[in-house]
Amino acid sequence: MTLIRWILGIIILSLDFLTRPKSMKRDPNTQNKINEITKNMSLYQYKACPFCVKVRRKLRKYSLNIELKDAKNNNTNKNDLKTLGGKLKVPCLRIENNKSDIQWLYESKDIINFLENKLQLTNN
Ligand SMILES: N[C@@H](CCC(=O)N[C@@H](CS)C(=O)NCC(=O)O)C(=O)O
Repeated sequence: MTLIRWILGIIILSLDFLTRPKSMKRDPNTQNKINEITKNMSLYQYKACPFCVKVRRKLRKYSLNIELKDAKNNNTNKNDLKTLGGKLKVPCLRIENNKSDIQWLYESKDIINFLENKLQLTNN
């Protein structure tokens, strides 16, 4: 089972690498504004999880600088996701609106929709 999972992981990562989208280019001003918004976000994820790959491809496509947190091998990240986020499931986007308002957004589709709406990405 572990071997099959490992092989699937390699296939997913290879396909992702071979077909990854180009990063969009923005004028520096607009990119800085977007960076300012995304600096308070981080993505809890596993390297070879297909749902995480789907979200990471969007981050690349839209040139979003969002910190990636490995929730598989890093125990602090894993515990944070489980205890603060509510469940050990990836991908999960942590959005820190302010110190006392932190949102943990699960589901790849919801994460992508949130980013596209928040950053008006489809219009850029
Ligand atoms: N519908 C979810 C599926 C996410 C999912 O199944 N993630 C797996 C890793 S590939 C996971 O976190 N499994 C752990 C668990 O469900 O406890 C999405 O699109 O984000």
